[in-house]
Amino acid sequence: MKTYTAATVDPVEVCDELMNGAGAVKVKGLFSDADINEARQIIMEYSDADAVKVTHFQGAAAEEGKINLQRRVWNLLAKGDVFSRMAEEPTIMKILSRFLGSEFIMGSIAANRILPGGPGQEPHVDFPYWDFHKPDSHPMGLNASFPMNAQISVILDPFTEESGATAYMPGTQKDLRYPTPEEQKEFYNSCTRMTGEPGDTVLFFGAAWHCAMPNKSDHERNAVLINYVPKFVAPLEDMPGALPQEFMDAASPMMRQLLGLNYKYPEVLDTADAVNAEGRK
Ligand SMILES: O=C(O)CCC(=O)C(=O)O
Ligand SMILES: [Fe+2]
Repeated sequence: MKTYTAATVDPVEVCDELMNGAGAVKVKGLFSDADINEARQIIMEYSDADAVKVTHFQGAAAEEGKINLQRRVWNLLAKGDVFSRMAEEPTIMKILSRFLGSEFIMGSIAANRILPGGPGQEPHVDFPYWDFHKPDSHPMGLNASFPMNAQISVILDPFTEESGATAYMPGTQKDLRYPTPEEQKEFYNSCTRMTGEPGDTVLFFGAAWHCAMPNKSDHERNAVLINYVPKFVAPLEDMPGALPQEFMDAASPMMRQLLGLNYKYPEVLDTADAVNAEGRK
């Protein structure tokens, strides 16, 4: 994986790597140790207290009785300011403005915590392509000629092969397609891993086949996963609906964009003037 720092990152080169290269890059040093520790502590507290939450791509884990070893914490913006700092980190914003268009929005921000012994996931592609195993349910001809997804993974614990660092298949984003059951099996033999240290950020195009891997280490494996989409894609989560009014009132212009508040469609055009006069809160 090509690796950068905030000082060396070049949005043009990174976007080319995401579209036409491996599909993933790493950026080091975007967050302070204090932010990483705080994020980790909040995630651990929430997921200790409230273990079983809806999760995705759990494969055989549910049948094996291991579902409790992969825990999600959803709606992170409501759980600490540190998650807003991650969601609107300026270097990431600059890259995504090019990749998804300058008015891109956020689809979801959640944590994925895999405890020692946790099983990982099956290879998949991310929202809004997540159900591309049913290509007929998507528009004809849909391909990866332009991106409708970007993922960031802020690493909070050592991500090693042993601890279940995210696996991916470089280049598969170019050929937007869901892996077949045979390709999913083969994936585990030929994948590359998104290894990293606490504080590293991995940025990838979620059309590339990828998945969390089993945690065979003796320590936790936590990451903050943020999904971004172009302005016209309906987001995965209704974040404004899940956030308190005080958060909305205090939101920065960038956060308002990320929450989709700058994009007014769908709109009742028959009464558009009245809506516009009132504004959107
Ligand atoms: O936690 C990880 O390593 C990746 C998670 C993931 O790909 C997902 O939940 O969509
Ligand atoms: Fe994923």
